[in-house]
Amino acid sequence: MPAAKGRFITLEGVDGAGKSVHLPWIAHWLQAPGREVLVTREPGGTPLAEKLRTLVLAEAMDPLSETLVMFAARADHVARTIQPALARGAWVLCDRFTDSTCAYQGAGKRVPQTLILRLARYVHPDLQPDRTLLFDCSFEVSRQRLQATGRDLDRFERETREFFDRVRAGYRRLAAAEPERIRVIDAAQPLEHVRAQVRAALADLGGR
Ligand code: Z5A
Repeated sequence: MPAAKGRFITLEGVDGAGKSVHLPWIAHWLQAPGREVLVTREPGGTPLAEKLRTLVLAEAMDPLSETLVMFAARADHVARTIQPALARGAWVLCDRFTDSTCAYQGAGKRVPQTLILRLARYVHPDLQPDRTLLFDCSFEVSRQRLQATGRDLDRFERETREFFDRVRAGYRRLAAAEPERIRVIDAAQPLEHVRAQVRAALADLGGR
């Protein structure tokens, strides 16, 4: 019997919106008898891509170099982790994917979207998320949450409010262009309400 079709689900949003806190819960909720749920992240998800992650989160570089590093990490991640998992019928839950590049490097740092889309078509020509959850909240909510964690902020999290607003607006444009794939989650709500929105946004995929 052929393996059941895998699903590719991505989580997106501005830093501090709350993706990471929901990820283990979503993975648990998606579990079903005989189903493998693989949790992964970008940049990262393979030994090489994790090294590139460390580099890109710490080292200042120009926006074009940053874009190319994101896609170098993604190429390895897609080939070694995501595609093999989907091929064996796993559900892949990925913290960030190409929409992050469109929002952060494209809208945020003004790298041409045409270049980003060309790189995406080359790096993952046949791969697009089945569903994307966009965790959306204001700058105030996101900063308050990040500050409350007490951890050191990486160089993306130290960007200006103007940058944050461009990234958020970029994400919202992507969601408006692809409402079937990208579901906007009001991440400013209390955790239980966010979970209810996530459940509703995944229900038709045959999750649970
Ligand atoms: N990046 C890029 O520029 N281009 C690309 O192509 C890719 C990535 C793939 C990755 O960092 C960085 O790389 C990212 C974009 C860039 N930039 N930043 N910043 P990361 O993966 O380490 O960072 P992140 O994705 O932003 O994760 P994060 O900082 O952990 O944020 P989060 O996942 O959205 O938030 P959280 O950790 O789940 O929540 C933050 C706090 O809020 C935490 O204490 C929670 O308990 C709390 N929280 C969350 N939700 C709630 C609710 N609903 N109520 C109350 N409290 C809450």
